[in-house]
Amino acid sequence: MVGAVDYSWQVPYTDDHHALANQIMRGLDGFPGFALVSGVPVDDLTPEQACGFAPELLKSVGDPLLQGPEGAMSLGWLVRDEGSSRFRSDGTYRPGIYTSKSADDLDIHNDGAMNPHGHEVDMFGLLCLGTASAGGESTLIRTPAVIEVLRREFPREFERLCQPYAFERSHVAQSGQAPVMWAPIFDLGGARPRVRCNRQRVEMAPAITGVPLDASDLAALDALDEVLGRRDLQYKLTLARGDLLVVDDNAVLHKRGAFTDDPAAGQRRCLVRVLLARHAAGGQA
Ligand SMILES: O=C(O)CCC(=O)C(=O)O
Ligand SMILES: [Fe+2]
Repeated sequence: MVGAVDYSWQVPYTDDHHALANQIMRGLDGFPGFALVSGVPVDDLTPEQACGFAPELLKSVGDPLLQGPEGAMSLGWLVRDEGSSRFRSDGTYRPGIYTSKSADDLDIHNDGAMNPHGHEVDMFGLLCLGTASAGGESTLIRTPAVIEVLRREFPREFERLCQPYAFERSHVAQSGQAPVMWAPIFDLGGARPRVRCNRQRVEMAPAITGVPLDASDLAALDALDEVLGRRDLQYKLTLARGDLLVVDDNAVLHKRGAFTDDPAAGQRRCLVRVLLARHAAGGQA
């Protein structure tokens, strides 16, 4: 891992999930905004059982939120290659695709960017049940560091990023919810900063809104990408079986490299994703 000076984010598993949650929150609320639990007992669990176990384990950290298609929603969501691809053959984006069900690169984003299923997401967990035969590396980038660089080097672009953009969200909209939402990428006005990072969804929105991205909208997105591409801001890790990565979704952005499975050799990358809302004050489970 690059750039880490403090190891408070490394947490050994204990079956005292309340104590574990306290340890996790030290990493999330302090530096660096994430925690990596190792040694979670996953050997006896099928993926479906792990989808029940992971939210149960994390409910002391936050309130697990429902995810998935309407009518089949669950608190644990399997992130694995199920043959989806977000690209059409001409390279444009296909709407309605869960990128989490592909083996593609996932661009830098945060999970709460488009208020999935109407939720404000504060944190998420990824429990690793299986690894790929190659690839699948995770990159984490702290948003306070990104904001600091943008303010210093790209003040005009940063100001634009603090104004609303449209985000396409049809794959995470329940019936009755809008397929597009307008919000700033950096909303620093509330008690806690809200960050919404997903360039693909910003680029898909004009097809719905009819409002094209103009030169200053694009220049601000390019400045953000340039800063997010800086290696000195990136933490890299590859999740191993039994690892549980827990991330403050507004304090840390993430991406994942493309991967290849080898099912014949028993190597299939498989994670359980749990989205979490912070407990209401005084209401920890
Ligand atoms: O596969 C991963 O490591 C991350 C997946 C992810 O970011 C997501 O499903 O939102
Ligand atoms: Fe994600």
